[in-house]
Amino acid sequence: MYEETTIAAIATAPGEGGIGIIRISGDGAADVGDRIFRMKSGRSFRTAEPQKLCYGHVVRDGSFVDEGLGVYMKGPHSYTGEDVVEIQIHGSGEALRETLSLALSAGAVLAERGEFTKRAFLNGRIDLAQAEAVMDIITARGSAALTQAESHLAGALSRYVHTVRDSLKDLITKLEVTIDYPEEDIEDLTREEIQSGLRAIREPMEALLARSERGRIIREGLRTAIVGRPNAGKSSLLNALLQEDRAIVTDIPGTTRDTIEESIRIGGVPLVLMDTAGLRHTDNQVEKIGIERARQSMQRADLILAVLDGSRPLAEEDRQLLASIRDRQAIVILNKYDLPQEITVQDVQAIAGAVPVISLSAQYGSGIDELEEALRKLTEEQNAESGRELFLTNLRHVELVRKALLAVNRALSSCGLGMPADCIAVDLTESWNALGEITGDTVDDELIASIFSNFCVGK
Ligand SMILES: Nc1nc2c(ncn2[C@@H]2O[C@H](COP(=O)(O)OP(=O)(O)OP(=O)(O)O)[C@@H](O)[C@H]2O)c(=O)[nH]1
Ligand SMILES: [Mg+2]
Repeated sequence: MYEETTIAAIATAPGEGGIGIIRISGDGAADVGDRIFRMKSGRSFRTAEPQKLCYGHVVRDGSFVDEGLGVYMKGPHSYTGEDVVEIQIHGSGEALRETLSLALSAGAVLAERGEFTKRAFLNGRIDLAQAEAVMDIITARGSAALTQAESHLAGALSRYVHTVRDSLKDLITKLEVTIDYPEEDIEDLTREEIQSGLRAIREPMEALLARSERGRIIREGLRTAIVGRPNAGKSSLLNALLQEDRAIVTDIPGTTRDTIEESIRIGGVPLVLMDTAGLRHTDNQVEKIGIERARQSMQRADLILAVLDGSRPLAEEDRQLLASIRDRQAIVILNKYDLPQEITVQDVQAIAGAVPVISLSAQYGSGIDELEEALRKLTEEQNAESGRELFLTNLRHVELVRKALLAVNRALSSCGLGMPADCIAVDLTESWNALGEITGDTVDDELIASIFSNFCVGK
């Protein structure tokens, strides 16, 4: 077992709620539980049937604190793999703090951030990638992120890593036979076998990395920049999508100066909407900075909503904007559809190519449904894929797979150049180690501590 101590923490979120849970884990969990919780049945956690909820009272020196349910989970059949007691009481901050302080007086120590999950990892219940998935489930924004995190927790990423590491190990073993007889060159057959083995590893690894950008979108949301000339109605559109008066709207061109960022949920992936300063030439220092930020937002965006005032003929800035979105994922909005229109879909597509064009009135709300539908389709595509394929949603994992791939590529070229076996084996071992860091098979204590310190208390 990992530690001698018994830890305790409030496992539910701060604030008022229907139910709040105190979690206790370690060899002394049942004893600590018995000191603070009296079961109506008169039994104790030690003798109670495991995994069964028992009604009772939290008590301080024999007097009543709150009523609730307690459950005992005997290790290794628990989240941490240790003996665990969980006590559910009312979700009152006061009652929960009181119960936690009782548990601490009864011999438990306060759990560090992520310590329950860290114990689950150190006790071999889950690997590091799965432990990280637990946190990803808790922080998931959108169903696509949740789907991926759940599949990582179920071991999808770990299985991939194990398969590749097993193949690498086989190849290393083959090379080692040659290393033991250094006077002999690697046989042609072995060399070919190693090359084809490495190619078989490389392709799916490259595909996985190529999808990592999508993984970021699943995790963080689709960065969506609302751009266009001053007064086109960008802030009005943001407000219409958010259904609140978030951004200032006036008829003075150049109202929005700083970029405003807000998230909305449409479909499976959140949209991070960025309302930006209107694009035009200006000598105003503040507005200039705002426009520079607008350009940066546009560059970083996954999706561009290019807003045009449909009631006015295309201006030079509109043309420039439309030309700049040719190779980007974009939707063009012809706003102010409630007024007579001066711009047609053909005008837009002649410059921007086959981009979707939606006419709407941000001020009066007509056509917003159609835009929402288009956005939902876009995010649902991400969502559907997230259920079918493995994505790397964690930057740490992306870096490690990248490192592993580089080493595989080095090994492949060494093979081609007829380098000695030990040279190739060094690269394969590096790749094997890098992948092992994902699952925590090869990882140092410091890294483990830093990963779990990002967890929430009580998990
Ligand atoms: N008739 C009509 N007016 C609109 C519509 N949408 C916005 N407006 C008006 O257009 C003006 C500018 O709207 P904003 O939303 O502030 O435009 P913006 O693109 O954010 O402008 P800047 O922040 O200056 O770049 C305001 O007077 C709005 O009321 C619309 O659909 N129809
Ligand atoms: Mg604005």
